[in-house]
Amino acid sequence: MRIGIVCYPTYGGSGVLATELGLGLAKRGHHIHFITYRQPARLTAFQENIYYHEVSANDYPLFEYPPYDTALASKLVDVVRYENLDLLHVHYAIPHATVAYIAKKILLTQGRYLPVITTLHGTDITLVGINNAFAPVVEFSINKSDGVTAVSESLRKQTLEHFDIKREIEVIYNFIDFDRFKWSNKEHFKKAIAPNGERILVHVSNFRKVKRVDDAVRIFKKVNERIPSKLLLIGDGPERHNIEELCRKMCIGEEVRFLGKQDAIEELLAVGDLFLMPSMSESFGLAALEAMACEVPVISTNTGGLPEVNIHGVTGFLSEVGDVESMAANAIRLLENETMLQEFRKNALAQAKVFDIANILPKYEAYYQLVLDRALAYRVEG
Ligand code: GMT
Repeated sequence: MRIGIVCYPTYGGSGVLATELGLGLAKRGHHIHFITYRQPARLTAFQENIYYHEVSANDYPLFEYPPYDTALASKLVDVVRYENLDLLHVHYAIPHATVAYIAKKILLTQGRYLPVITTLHGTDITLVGINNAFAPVVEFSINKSDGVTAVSESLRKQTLEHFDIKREIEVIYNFIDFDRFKWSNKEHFKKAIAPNGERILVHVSNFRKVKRVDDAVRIFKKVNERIPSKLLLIGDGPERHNIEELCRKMCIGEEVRFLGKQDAIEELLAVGDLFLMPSMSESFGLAALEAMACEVPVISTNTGGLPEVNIHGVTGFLSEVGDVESMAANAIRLLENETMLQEFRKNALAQAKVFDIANILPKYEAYYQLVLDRALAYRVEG
């Protein structure tokens, strides 16, 4: 198939997933065209069947805000026509599903029907989407998509609760590539981070408020009072400065390492004993899945899709949002019991295998085919 993928090219989960999906599909012989304003973060090396089309919203002095949506719609029309795309897969409803609808309408005037699939990732529904500033447009654009997928059952339910959705939403989970995310011996890293054999706790996020990184620090503080340990904070974002302040105030600056944005996250996860995800809202929790693939159990909240990924008492523990006491107690319980920790490590890997890219990619392919067949039937019936 010839597929156009529209996504945010940043380090956020939706962009990561969209890029990995495109790379995986290209390996299976599909022609993948990424259409976005910057080269996606994980699209670094040359790969056969991968194409990248940059969208540039011209900086005309009249525009206080560059009209990216208009530029993207024009680019979509251009790429679909000249690259002869079969379908468009847009990730994150805002503004991608809406822009795809505009492109589709333009192409229709040129005698071409372009099937559009929208994948909902989370905050496009749970935080931003339900805001009155966007809600009517989000609802309309979802209903006008030819196919809609959500990355967890929880997100599917929340979408149906918040909006008046007229079409089926297919759940296709986030996935993991085990060629990359797997445990490996990084003893030299471990020695550098924890020279006296301290336990290593890891948190990875984009440091937005929704991630509650301050809770990760508070959990760590309690663990650190009982167990010699270090905390690795990976990623960057708006809360970073506040978190640094908090660590200083709590006098744990020496035990906490801020590593910023890292490309080889799997190498850092490989030295981890526990992964902390105290999020306020999380449609799936791709970062937790990446940790589990590297055999790191997860201490998380029970929000959104997290219970579909992290199994309570098996691959880690789940607590209510904000319940730092409970998350710290669970972390201590695991770290103090080596047999249990080893058991949870094995379980985490086994559960991660459920989301192996090899299992999930065929689901996307089958869904693409279904949508294409439906579009064909629609055209034949007029
Ligand atoms: O979590 C983020 O801040 C990034 C965000 C995004 O939209 O890029 O991630 C969302 O999509 C990921 C991939 O589907 C999910 O694994 C994350 O759980 C989801 N984040 C939230 O729901 C907060």
